[in-house]
Amino acid sequence: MGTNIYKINPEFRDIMPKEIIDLEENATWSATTDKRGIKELPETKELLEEHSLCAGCPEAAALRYVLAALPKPEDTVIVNSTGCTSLMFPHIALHTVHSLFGNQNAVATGIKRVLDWRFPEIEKDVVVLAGDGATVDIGLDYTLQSFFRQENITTICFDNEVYANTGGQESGATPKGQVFKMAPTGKKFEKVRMWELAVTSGCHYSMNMTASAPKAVAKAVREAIFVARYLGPTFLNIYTPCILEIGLNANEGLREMKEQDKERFAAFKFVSPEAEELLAKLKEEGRL
Ligand SMILES: Cc1ncc(C[n+]2csc(CCOP(=O)(O)OP(=O)(O)O)c2C)c(N)n1
Ligand code: SF4
Ligand SMILES: [Mg+2]
Repeated sequence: MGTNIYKINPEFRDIMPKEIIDLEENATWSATTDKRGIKELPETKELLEEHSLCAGCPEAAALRYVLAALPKPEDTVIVNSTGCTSLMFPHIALHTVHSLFGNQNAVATGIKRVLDWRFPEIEKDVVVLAGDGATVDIGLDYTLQSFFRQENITTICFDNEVYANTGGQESGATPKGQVFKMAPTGKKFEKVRMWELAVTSGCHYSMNMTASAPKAVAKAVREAIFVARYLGPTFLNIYTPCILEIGLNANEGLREMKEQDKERFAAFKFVSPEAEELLAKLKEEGRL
């Protein structure tokens, strides 16, 4: 069960909020290995039952899809960075590490290498999950260097095209012309096409998509993690609009993502020939 993944240190138990104790006591995600997936979302506590993001924030829904898709949640470490994404991690019962803003791919590299050295007999997955400010802007060097070094990690960027958590500054992922509260003159150059940069920088698998379709996100996450585990770096850019900064209501995030499926976030998918071969083999073995 979930306590194997998530166990509260007895010394701190008396000061833990009741939600955290509840998460440990009633977690069900790892109780079984055959009942895992998107379908279990409504009844699995570890998959973000509650969160402190804005109501209707697509980042929260997207994180649920990512978590539900992990092939081995009990052997996965998620490395996060500061931003709205980081507000969700205290609410999930899986191994997560909060790294200094922008450093996430360097931190993930260290964790992955040490895990492989310490547990050579166990397959451990390391997944970076951070915003566009952390991934494509302040942390861009660290992101790319981990691709260049061919680290066995998956990088997932929750691209809301803005530094949301600090009130609306532009990032490299902001589209040209976009005005935000703290970027009043408008972005002067085009959005960095990170999913293409990932390919030229050595990723074996790279996708650009929105979080409008849970099954599509889950499929991409599983494939990317398997490719990272056996071949090398993989990248997913997932559009999760900041409804607050673009002036949408809580119930309008899904519509925005569906519209963008046909426009700026029309799907892009790159799979290297080695990765194609690997995925075909995993499919044949029933692991995908
Ligand atoms: C080293 C460091 N630099 C800057 C910050 C300030 N900071 C906190 S959150 C944030 C913006 C995060 O933007 P993004 O990565 O796009 O995530 P989002 O909030 O949009 O999900 C920044 C700049 C920080 N916490 N630490
Ligand atoms: S500010 Fe934007 S990204 Fe952050 S929680 Fe609110 S809607 Fe989501
Ligand atoms: Mg952002």
